[in-house]
Amino acid sequence: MNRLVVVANRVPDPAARGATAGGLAVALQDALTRREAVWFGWSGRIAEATGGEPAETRIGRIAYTTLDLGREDHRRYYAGFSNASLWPTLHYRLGLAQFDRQDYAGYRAVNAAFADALAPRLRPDDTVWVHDFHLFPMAAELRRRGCGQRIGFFLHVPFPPAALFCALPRAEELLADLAGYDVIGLQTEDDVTNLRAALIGIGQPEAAARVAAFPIGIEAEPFAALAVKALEKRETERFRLSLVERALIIGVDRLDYTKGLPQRFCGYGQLLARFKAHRSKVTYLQVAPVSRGDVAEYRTLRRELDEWVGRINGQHAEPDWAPLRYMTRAVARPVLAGFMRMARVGLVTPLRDGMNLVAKEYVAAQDPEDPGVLVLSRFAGAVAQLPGALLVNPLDPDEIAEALDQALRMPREERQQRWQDCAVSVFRDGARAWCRDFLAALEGANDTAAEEPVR
Ligand code: ADQ
Repeated sequence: MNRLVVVANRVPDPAARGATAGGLAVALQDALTRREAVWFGWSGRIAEATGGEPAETRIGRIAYTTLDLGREDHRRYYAGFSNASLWPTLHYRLGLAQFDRQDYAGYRAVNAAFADALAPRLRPDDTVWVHDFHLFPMAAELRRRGCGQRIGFFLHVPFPPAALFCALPRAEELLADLAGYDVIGLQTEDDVTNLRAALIGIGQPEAAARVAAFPIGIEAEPFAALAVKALEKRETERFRLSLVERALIIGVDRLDYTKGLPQRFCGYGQLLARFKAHRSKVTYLQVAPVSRGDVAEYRTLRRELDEWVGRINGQHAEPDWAPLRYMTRAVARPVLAGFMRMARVGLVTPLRDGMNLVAKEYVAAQDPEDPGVLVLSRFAGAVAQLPGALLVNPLDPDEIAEALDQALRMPREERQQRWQDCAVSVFRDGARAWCRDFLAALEGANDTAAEEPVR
């Protein structure tokens, strides 16, 4: 079998296994172990200058090949254009997007440096799979260096309507670069519609025909097993005792403005204010590890959330009850899975989300006999696979409060039915299937791809 080359901003630390492994590493695990593979990208280290000889660590059949980034390049490419321009734009938040020509130049320079290092290492029959918005221009850069391999792209985040995306300076250049890919994968049909329209708008109907939806999933069975096993852990037992039989609501997100956390906290405050029966009967745990502390918006959000927590606990707490427990550090997956299983409600209310794997993990973690209820934003890509969730508009705190009330009072039979409706896709359409479907489309892609949509 030919080699698979995965290109992503971050290459997982080959030493980090299980608990600390990131989402993409878990999703690709299967594909990466079944054939010879290269994982190529940034090392996570900052050097004087970008480039130099890439470092290579081999584990089994996987070669982890990484490049250091210069301080200035990193700042402009990562904190700058990727996180302060593209991230807000792709999440429909044009008002938060900043544009700086030098950031954009840094973004292109890092993509070019990646291509310089990768092109000479590619074999003619390699399959190359590029991930996410940090690397839109990657295929175009590789093509400029004479690479004729099959190159696919998967965007993990949403793609907004064309008019919105095209308001970002240089958007058309980025779109034109997408034409270098053989397959362009997105999370939802809405994303596909949007990107196709944008590509047609710049006169690239052939590229538009190569866009298709590949909704990402999780490996649900191992996660469910983790959740059951977690109940034996001392950490989980201590947490359960600390709840003194109060119903648990759980939220798990990176601390990011797309996740709708202030609105969610406000909605929980409304629950306590409007539906008094739940007072002192419910505890909400929000786990939100800090991310991207080098972007100003994230620091502002953190302060805002600190205020919300103080306000809600100050207003509603009793000497023996803190309604909201909030932590800004990560919790190890095996423990988190147990917390999810214990929770009567999974509260997932992003303002926009490509997919949202936490929603799927919450479903996987439930006890089918006595499952909890998923309260889910209608703007998460995962909505399409989770018909049993209680849907909310995450911008409406009253709607969040009403859904929480409904979830907390829901009879067991209805909870079972709703869980069943969600579990079908969560257990069937896993990460492996996602990976297999994408690679099948990419490796089956041929010259007729221009005439026919991939699937
Ligand atoms: P993220 O924005 O990071 O991912 P999400 O899909 O919800 O969002 O989470 C990714 C993983 O991180 C999940 O496995 C989750 O359990 C873990 N995680 C999140 N918060 C955690 C915490 N507090 N402690 C421990 N683990 C935590 C991007 C896109 C999403 C898309 C994914 C995958 O923004 O829309 O679903 O990529 O394509």
